[in-house]
Amino acid sequence: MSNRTFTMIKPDAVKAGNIGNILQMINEAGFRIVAMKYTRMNQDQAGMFYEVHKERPFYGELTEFMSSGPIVAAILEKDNAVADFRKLIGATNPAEAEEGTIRKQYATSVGENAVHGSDSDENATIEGDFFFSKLERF
Ligand code: FUP
Repeated sequence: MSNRTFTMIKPDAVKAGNIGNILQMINEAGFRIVAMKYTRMNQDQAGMFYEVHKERPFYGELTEFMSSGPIVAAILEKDNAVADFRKLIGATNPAEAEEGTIRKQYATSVGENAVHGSDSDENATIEGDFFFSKLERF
């Protein structure tokens, strides 16, 4: 069972003024913040982050969107973090996201879906290491 996951509050949710609301949902769901920063990726960096999707038809659109404005990146801690956080964010497509999930409330489309959540322990580690050094974790 994992106890850490990685998240980003994506540019759409930042622009819409939903950083505070989303952090509140994350806190209320019992996640502890291990690391956090407000930053912006350029398109090359977004390309590296989403390297696994390189061959997918939406890769260009995805990296353009993810570099279109600032994001909040964070490492979160809780028992069963990866699975529980995926449950909290809801389905990739907000039209399919369950009531009470972050994407149901704040996502507008499959592409602009408000938040990222790691899909495995292995990716949680890779993604957290992409943004944070050891000195930035508490
Ligand atoms: P998720 O793990 O729920 O974020 O979803 P995926 O790993 O399947 O997709 C990663 C990101 O690619 C999504 F957040 C949004 C984007 N995406 C699209 O833009 N179009 C698609 O058809 C599927 C995903």
